[in-house]
Amino acid sequence: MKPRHTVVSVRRDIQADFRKEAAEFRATMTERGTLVVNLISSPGAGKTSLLSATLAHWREQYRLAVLVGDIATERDAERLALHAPAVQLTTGGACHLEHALVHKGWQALGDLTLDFLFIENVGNLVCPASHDLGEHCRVVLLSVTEGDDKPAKYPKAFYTSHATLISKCDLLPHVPFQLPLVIQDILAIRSEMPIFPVSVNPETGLADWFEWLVLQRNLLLESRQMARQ
Ligand SMILES: Nc1nc2c(ncn2[C@@H]2O[C@H](COP(=O)(O)OP(=O)(O)O)[C@@H](O)[C@H]2O)c(=O)[nH]1
Ligand SMILES: [Mg+2]
Repeated sequence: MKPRHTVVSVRRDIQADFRKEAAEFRATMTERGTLVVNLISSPGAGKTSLLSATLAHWREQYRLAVLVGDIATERDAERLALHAPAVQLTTGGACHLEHALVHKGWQALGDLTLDFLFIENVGNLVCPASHDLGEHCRVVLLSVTEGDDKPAKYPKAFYTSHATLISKCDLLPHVPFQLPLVIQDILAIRSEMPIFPVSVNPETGLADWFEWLVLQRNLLLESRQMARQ
């Protein structure tokens, strides 16, 4: 006997609803003057360490908060809460964040007025590239210990990002990583990509990263001003 089954036809793009919600969140954040930055990378590339250094540097100067995505544990939020309000977003198995969870995290922060809201995505160079969280800027980290072939292998993470940080550059003398080659590969994917070679221990290259973030926020404030006129 043939198995019985029912075909359900979904005549609309479900992802379009998610994209709409993410776009509305971005518009709300623009109106509030909050630059939302989504950090993506492989596990262990240095996202929490970079955020920790960024929050520590700016904690007196800007109003900051962070939403931290992980499959399990609250460890990263505990690390970052030393410097700024931090909410852990635990996906319970999912390999990336989605906007609905980010929105819940933002609500859990309370009604904070912020200059910057950082989102640390789940460590994964594939799926996070396909999900709009409502961020203004997506930033991809590539650590020198991962190998210099990764931009060419994971191009979507790079062409959907607005800046690239090459992290752990203090280890460059110890690993086979051709920085000029990597820069060339990234620019072949996205020709206008700002690329910042950095390390957090010792701190090198972070001033250019800070400057870029401030520029992005100033552009956001300008666009808000123009929209109001
Ligand atoms: N040598 C070196 N190690 C780093 C640097 N940044 C992070 N690490 C180390 O890399 C590991 C993973 O860092 P973490 O920030 O947790 O990465 P995440 O998983 O992307 O959040 C930790 O042991 C960090 O101490 C760096 O700039 N240089
Ligand atoms: Mg982390």
